[in-house]
Amino acid sequence: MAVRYELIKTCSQTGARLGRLHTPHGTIDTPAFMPVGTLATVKTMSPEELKEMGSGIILSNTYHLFLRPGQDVVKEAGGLHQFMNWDRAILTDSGGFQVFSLSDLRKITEEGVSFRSHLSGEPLFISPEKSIEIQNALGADIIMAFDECPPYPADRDYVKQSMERTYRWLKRCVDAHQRPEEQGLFGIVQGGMYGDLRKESVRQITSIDLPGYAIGGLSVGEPKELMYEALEQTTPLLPTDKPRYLMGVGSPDALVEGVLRGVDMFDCVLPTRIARNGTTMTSEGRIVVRNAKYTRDFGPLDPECDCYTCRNYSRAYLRHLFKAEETLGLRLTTYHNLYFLLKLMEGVRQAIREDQLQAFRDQFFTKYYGSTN
Ligand code: PRF
Ligand code: ZN
Repeated sequence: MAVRYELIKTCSQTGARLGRLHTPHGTIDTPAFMPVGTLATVKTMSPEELKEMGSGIILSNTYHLFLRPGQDVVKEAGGLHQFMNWDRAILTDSGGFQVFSLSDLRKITEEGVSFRSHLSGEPLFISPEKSIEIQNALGADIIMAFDECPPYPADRDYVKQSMERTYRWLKRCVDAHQRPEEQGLFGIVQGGMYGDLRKESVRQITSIDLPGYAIGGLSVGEPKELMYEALEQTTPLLPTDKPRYLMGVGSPDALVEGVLRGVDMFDCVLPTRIARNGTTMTSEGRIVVRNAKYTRDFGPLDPECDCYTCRNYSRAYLRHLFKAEETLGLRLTTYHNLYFLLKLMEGVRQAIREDQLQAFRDQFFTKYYGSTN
């Protein structure tokens, strides 16, 4: 088996789980956060830096690599790991979600999705079979089923049709998968914010034995409370011996709340994206380093952080780099933000180990958001 989840402990008070995810490129302690490397690079970070900060797995995207440089180039390079010089684990998303958020003139049919490239305008087509073919060529340790993520809000009838289609597409993905011994295929639960549809989707998707299951269709613009409610309707129905991956979620509060509800894996562009416009996550909440109030602030970004950036540079210097549009600024804030979330997850795992997750949550929220909710 390419990917195997080992459940170590379940929290006695909450749904939180401590585990290990074994892959052909190493073992990842869960709950885990996965930095996003859309174009076979986590923007501004070298693989050495990602390893130094403790990242065991990163995510990349089928849609983007299909458009540029093309899966044939990556395969010829020896696969994605070799192409980007990353020898730890990689997960690739299947492309469906990115087609919907980025491309023009897309049209969805039972066969697949037709769209125009957001780069060249060229007409293209991705089906479940094509997505798996591309992901088999890229060679990530974990690959994702080709699904449809309905927008929010969407009417019940549409969400139901799309959820049924996601199941039919999963069966086609399983049949198309050529490398199950090297790459673990995860199914994706959909169903929008409709409790009964979520439940039916879990039943359908988990009727196929897969090495992991993802929860899709959340964090698409709905209020956070609705996302937590949907999670509560979903995770208790998922098999306990497989990892659960909440797709596209990475704000500090949602990570902790997700873990409390039984999620094991997360990914999000948030830490890297906000870092590049000068916004950082610190133990006392967000800090925008561009702000004039940091002009003469010679203390570290986060006094509680021991990352490379916080050990060596001041807020005043970071502000200067951003004002002067020096690229080192982007690198230093990106390093810190990723380190911050990886450290947060380390704290979460330690708290589960000690049966202290609820207290950890309240303490963290009080400092980060100024309240416990
Ligand atoms: N499906 C896929 N990728 C995703 C999502 C989804 O529903 C989301 C939703 N938050 C993010 N990325 N395949
Ligand atoms: Zn730091």
